[in-house]
Amino acid sequence: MSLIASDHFRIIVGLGKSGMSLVRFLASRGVSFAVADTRENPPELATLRRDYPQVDVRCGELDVEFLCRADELYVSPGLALATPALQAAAARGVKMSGDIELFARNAKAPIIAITGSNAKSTVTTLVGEMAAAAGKRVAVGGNLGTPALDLLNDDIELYVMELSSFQLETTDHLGAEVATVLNISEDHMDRYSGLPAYHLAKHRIFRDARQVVFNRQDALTRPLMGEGLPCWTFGLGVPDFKGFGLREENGEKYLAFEFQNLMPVRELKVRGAHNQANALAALALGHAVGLPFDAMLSALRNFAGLEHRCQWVRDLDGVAWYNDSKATNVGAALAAIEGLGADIDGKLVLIAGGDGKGADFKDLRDPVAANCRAVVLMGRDRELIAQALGDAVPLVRVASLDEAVQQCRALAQPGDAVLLSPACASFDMFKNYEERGQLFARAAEDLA
Ligand code: UMA
Ligand code: ADP
Repeated sequence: MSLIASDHFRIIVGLGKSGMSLVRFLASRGVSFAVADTRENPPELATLRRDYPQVDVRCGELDVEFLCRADELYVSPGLALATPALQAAAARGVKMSGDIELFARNAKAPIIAITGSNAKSTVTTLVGEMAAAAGKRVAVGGNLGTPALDLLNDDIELYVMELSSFQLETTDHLGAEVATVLNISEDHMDRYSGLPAYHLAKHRIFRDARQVVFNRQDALTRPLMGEGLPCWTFGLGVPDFKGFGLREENGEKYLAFEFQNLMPVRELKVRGAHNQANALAALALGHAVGLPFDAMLSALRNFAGLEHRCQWVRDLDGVAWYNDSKATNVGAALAAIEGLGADIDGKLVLIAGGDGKGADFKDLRDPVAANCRAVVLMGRDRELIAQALGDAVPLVRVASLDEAVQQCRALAQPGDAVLLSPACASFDMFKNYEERGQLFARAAEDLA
């Protein structure tokens, strides 16, 4: 039986992937609903018209009177709750909710809930692979790919969910078995009034959680509530009680839990200190739900990293080329610049720029000065980055990604690495970060 009142009328606002999962969910439970989207031609419109021709769908500017016919709106994470029509409906007593709230109310297996400014997809995927290695029937998704409601299945033993701050804004009662905020740095400043508002949204992940995991090296990840809950930590320092960390013994660095060494760091396929932190976070989450260490460590040994995250593309004339197109904010780009910068003999030639989402780029200046030979700038906000970098290193402005690749080829010297890590979203020049990464990799592979 579904935990959803059937006498209420709902409107799904936003007809993308999550909106369409809501359509399927509500329709399968005989709940009455309509759909609205501010776009004239939302991505799932044809599918809706084909599969659910009876559903009332309104495209274009949101109509407050129409929205107020609903008891509850399920709002897409892509739409700010501050949108005036949504605010007007809320002021008239219409409840705002979202797909994750509905998912949490209907999931019968424990949920591992993962958020953070960076590393969500990597850690979510890793925990999913650890659970699968332990023989669990596991479902993995949320902000990462498959919408949450499409994962619901009574056979599932464990849900591993990547949740964005946007999804958490419409989630009141998550009730995760274990929840974590992996790290917090500025992102989506075009949607939030500042870091405190963004932080508050992220911390909704801890609501009704039974256990928590936080990052010892990032005070902003520490839960503000839930005093007395079982609490596990991770960080790159030496671990203490209930902690995961790194310990060095006889010249060998280990992933460690409390006083026990688990596995030499060199057995990880993924590179950089940030990926060691990610491995430790995944171990902490898996341990909290009782996954055995042998299965978790075997998943870690096999994990080669995700596409577009500091992914090696090729070597050419002593220069290594890396695609980190998923670095859509400053924190992610810093992790790549510092992580990869420390790993190579030479310097980095960095490609950065795009849609900065209102970010402040000043934190890039010192790491760029320390690690980069030059920076090639492209995209809408390239001048903002140029201003922040000042005269730290030579800057080259380009109009296209192909031109950026050509410039990097000319600038890089043997021992160097070329790194696409834009610190920006891609939407000003590309369909998404995947397209940006693919075009970069293709252009790099085509170099002779
Ligand atoms: N939009 C409108 N009008 C609307 C609804 C949406 O203009 O009425 C626009 C907005 O610009 C919005 C975009 O369309 O940003 C996408 O909205 P959507 O409703 O079509 O999105 P979905 O396809 O349902 O995708 C959403 C998540 N998208 C966002 O949060 C922006 C996907 O995360 C997620 O995978 C999917 O649900 C399934 O859960 C993507 C994402 O970019 C990968 N997430 C952000 C991030 O990772 O940084 C948070
Ligand atoms: P998210 O789903 O949060 O965007 P991803 O795993 O897709 O996270 O990684 C996004 C970007 O963040 C990539 O550029 C990746 O190299 C970088 N990254 C990965 N782990 C970390 C970390 N622990 N701290 C900062 N950046 C990271």
